[in-house]
Amino acid sequence: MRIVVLAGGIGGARFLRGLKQAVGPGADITVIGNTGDDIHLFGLKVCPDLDTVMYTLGGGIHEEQGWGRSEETYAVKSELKAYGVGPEWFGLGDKDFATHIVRTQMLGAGYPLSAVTEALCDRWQPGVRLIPMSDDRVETHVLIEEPDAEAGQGGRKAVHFQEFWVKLHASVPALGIIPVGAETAKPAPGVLEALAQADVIILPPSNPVVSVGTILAVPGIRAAVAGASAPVVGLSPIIGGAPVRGMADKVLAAVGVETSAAAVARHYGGRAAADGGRGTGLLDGWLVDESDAAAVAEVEAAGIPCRAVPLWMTDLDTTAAMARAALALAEEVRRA
Ligand code: FO1
Repeated sequence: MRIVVLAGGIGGARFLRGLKQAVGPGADITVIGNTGDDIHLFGLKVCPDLDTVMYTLGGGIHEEQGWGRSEETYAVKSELKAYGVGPEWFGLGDKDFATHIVRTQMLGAGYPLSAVTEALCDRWQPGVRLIPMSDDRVETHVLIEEPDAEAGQGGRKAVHFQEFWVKLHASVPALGIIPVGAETAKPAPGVLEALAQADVIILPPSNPVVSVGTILAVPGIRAAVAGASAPVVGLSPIIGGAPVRGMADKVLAAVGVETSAAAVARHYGGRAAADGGRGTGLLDGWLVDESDAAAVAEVEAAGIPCRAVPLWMTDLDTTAAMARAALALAEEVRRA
């Protein structure tokens, strides 16, 4: 069975670990990874979401953080600080630096990001095919109020997503999300083919705006999902009106989406309209947590078959069970 997953960072990577267990070693899983979180620091290209998938599935992840390497040290970071070279707010560890050095060296030699990612995964053996959404540079920026604008000026400025997320801890309202470069980016080699040949397409519990949304912003990818012959099933990243992790509510507000399991389903939209005709959305099925069972009727009223199952990824078996629930729903809704 060919499964394609559009994944962001921590939530997507954790889900993938369960999916791998659910489908077993013979699985054919392609992950289309978000690169909008990428940041250039110290002359290096850092790809947080690609690395989180690679490290999590390859066994190198710092488990509690969900990003960066386990047993990490920060000698280089403290030396950079000694030179007064910033930024200090983004925690790059010594082992992690090696990944960014190899990536930047290969990019400098002319290899596209997709080839670089394949080479890095050759070491980590994640057990999935990890393709960046695009080989072209796309960087998500967040529009915020200019903090030091004189009263009344209401100035605004765009900051890099990582500055909003890590330096500012998403503590200021996000007024807009701008995937810079998305409009001229092309899907990386293999992305559209994987979607066209998929037996199942999954939208995992990643951030629907800055992770899945950014992938869908690359011209051609949204249409490839909407037009795929495979059933498309999503899992809510919102449980009980709050994001499971991270600060998805901050960016959902920026795009006018209420922080609820049903609202995110409506945001993605149904592929079949409520009247059974053709919808304008992406979903054939949606999973909400048992605590949001009341939302099932609302989601189904939007024309999206919906099931309430445990969605807390507390451990591998729970995550594998929710992956199986997603695959079961995909079979249920597979259009004749
Ligand atoms: N997140 C933080 O909250 N603080 C950090 O210092 C930090 C450093 C970091 C370094 C490498 C990397 O790949 C990810 C890192 N992240 C950090 C996480 C990152 O902001 C998020 O993983 C994604 O961008 C959101 O999915």
